[in-house]
Amino acid sequence: MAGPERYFQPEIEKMDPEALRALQLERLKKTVELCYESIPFYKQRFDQLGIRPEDVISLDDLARLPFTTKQDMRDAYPFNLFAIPADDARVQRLHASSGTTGNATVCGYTQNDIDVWGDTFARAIAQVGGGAASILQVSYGYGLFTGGLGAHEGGIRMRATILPMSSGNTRRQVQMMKDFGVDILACTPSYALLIADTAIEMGYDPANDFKVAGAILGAEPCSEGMRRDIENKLGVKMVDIYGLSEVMGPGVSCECRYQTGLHVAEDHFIIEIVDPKTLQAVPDGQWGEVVFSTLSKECSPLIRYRTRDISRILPGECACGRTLRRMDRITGRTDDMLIIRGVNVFPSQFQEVLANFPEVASHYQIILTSKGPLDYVTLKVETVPEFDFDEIRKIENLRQRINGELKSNLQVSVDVQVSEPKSIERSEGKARRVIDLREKGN
Ligand code: DLL
Repeated sequence: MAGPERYFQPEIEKMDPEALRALQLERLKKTVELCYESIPFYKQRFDQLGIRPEDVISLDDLARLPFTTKQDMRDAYPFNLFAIPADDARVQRLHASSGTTGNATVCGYTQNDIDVWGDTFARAIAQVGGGAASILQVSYGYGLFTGGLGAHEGGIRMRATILPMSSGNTRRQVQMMKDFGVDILACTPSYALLIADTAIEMGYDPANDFKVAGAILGAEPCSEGMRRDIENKLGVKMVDIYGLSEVMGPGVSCECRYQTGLHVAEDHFIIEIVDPKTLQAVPDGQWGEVVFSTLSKECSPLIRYRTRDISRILPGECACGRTLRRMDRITGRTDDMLIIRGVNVFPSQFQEVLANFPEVASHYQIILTSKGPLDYVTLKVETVPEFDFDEIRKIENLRQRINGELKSNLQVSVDVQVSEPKSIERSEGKARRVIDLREKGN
């Protein structure tokens, strides 16, 4: 991707840091007031702590405010954290998280909330070199999941041409990507890989034959190895986009073409990194739990929402010219950490180790089982088609080398299973990396 750096809102993206902090403070004050006046949950929390909205006079005062957790949102199901009633004419749309492990978390959006969301995603479109002349293929699922409609709003704000594919029907996705001259793809990394592999299977060489040049991929972790795989197969520059339905959806932060961290949309969100145990802020550069406060949300504002995602603030300036601070790529979540014989490991760390083995594909699965009080971990990997799978000696050798790397890098010993190409289930949305078959109640 050559050419000059593109921005969607340069006046914000390159804003003087002092001015940006002033804007944040002004918006934080408004948000705190809105929460206190309109959401009984927050009024109660503030009253318990003896804090009133007018006590917030500097950004440092944020640290005195209460946290909001996913459980708080679940307990508020469906609308008790709304600042505007759901049936009010100003509320235009509802989104909700999947709710597989409890009540869904529900958020409402006014037109302004939707426009802000679209703006942040439109910045991502510019970050991969797109613009109003782009054809944007949205292959995130449309629905309550925020991926599809979030990317769609970005396309609208950018005035790009939108191809609203949603996920599924992958061969058709490939055909249209080629025939329509799509230049930007938005979907999960695992789905981008499936689209690339399907195109190759259909006899195409998308890296050379397709116009696609930029990919805005997120909603799940993606190792550097998997990124390279996607970039090479599709011939694209990939930027990692982050977000969560409780806070807005995709666009809370996004990489630029330098791929050195994700610029946070700091005009709309304040990021904090806290130690998940002490809940105290950690210095820049140090890993911890990501916490967001919203600054311009009208329907579902949030104060200090604990995301459970693990990242850090990357100090220093970015070569792209944006002054919006950067967070690192998500390494895992505080709740997806596995404890294998006392060693803490995140699934993404397996992914990083596997990236060093060209013989295995970017797909993997971690299967957890238990026998009595002991947990067992099986790491299922699959070989690339070029690997001679019929040679048992080679497979055993590969298995041992992967085991060795896992031991020396992560200090864990797991049962590595090497299987044939395409034996691991493919995903059209977020990949299912961990399969927990442990007996409950252990
Ligand atoms: O995944 C929103 C989204 C859609 C983001 C499309 C990017 C692109 P949820 O379904 O609520 O929302 O899931 C949010 O997904 O807390 C992270 O754990 C994970 N996640 C999101 N983006 C990334 C990313 C959407 N770029 C949860 N890297 C978050 C790693 C991510 N994990």
